[in-house]
Amino acid sequence: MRLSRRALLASTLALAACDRPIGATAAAQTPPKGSAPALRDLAPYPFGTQLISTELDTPIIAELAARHFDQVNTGFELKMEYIVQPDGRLRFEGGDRLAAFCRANGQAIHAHTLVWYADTPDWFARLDGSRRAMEAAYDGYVREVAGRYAGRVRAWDVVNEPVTDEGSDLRDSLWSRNLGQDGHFIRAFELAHEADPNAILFTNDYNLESNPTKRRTFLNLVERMMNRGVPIGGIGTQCHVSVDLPAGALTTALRDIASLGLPVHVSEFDCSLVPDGIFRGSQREREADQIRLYEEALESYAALPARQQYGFTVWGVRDAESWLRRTDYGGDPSDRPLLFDDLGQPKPVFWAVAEALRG
Ligand code: 9MR
Repeated sequence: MRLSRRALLASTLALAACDRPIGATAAAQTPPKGSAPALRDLAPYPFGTQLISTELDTPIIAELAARHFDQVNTGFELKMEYIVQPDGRLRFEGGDRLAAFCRANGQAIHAHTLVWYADTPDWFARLDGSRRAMEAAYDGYVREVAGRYAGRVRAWDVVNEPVTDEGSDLRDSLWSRNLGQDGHFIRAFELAHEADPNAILFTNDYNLESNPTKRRTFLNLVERMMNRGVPIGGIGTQCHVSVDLPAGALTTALRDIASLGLPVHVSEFDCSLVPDGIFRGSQREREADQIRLYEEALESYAALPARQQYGFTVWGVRDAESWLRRTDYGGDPSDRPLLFDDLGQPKPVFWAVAEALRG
């Protein structure tokens, strides 16, 4: 099966195989008059962004994050790759700085992420093959990190991206090899729940709208865990979509994901202007399609039962900081997937989102 561009981007082996540059000039559009409304005041559910604490050094990012979003997803600093030091000590400066920012601005924290197949610091990797040592280290980590932020975060992504890109299987990883495929999952949820009984515990994955096989495998996993009484409290669908995603795919996926009855988080929404496949639209058509996809996501999210609307998160504030710009991810430096341009000005897609949130 051909892997999608998104799957290639996710792979650490991805060679930069991107489409042609898409040009830096925005289509000429006159923004509506008046100042931009605060999106957090318009949304009937928590409306989030992803942040990294160092971004707060840029005043416009801090301002926009505080004004428009009432939930923050910790993009980097609650991952093992940041927290775990080479000698096994844990550092929390970044997470604590974000937590202080959120407290000052009345924002909830969606903590991301305790366990991730792609995040296996050397300090853990050296325990590969020693089950008991791995259990002790893994348990200790989950307890300490979830416990440290107990009472301060609304939720955790406990296991991130459990399903393969092809979609039929769960991933093999350092964690699954040593603690079992279901085993490492159950263990992390149970320990996180003990450490922070009030946090809503999520699993989270991508391409669920473009790969129905992957969606089925993911939902089967969640259902199996629910049936076993594992304290799973919500489902995250990342929604890193590209401009040529067919209309209707997001709606179908959200309905399907919601069918299990758990709260649903649109957890990492962005829409790349670089097509996933061969898409021959003009720049202006791509921007129009991007707006339509943001609108479809928000409309189909609003159609879910209110008690399942955990929140909708966009993956960053300004285009300039987007991971889709980064060439080390196979991204395109001219991509513009978010609501605010490089200078922090609201783009046409911002106004469309404000309208969609007004309902
Ligand atoms: O956007 C995140 C980037 O800043 C980090 O360097 C990177 C590695 O930690 O992770 C990016 O976020 C990913 C998220 O954690 C999981 N889903 C895919 C996101 C984009 O790669």
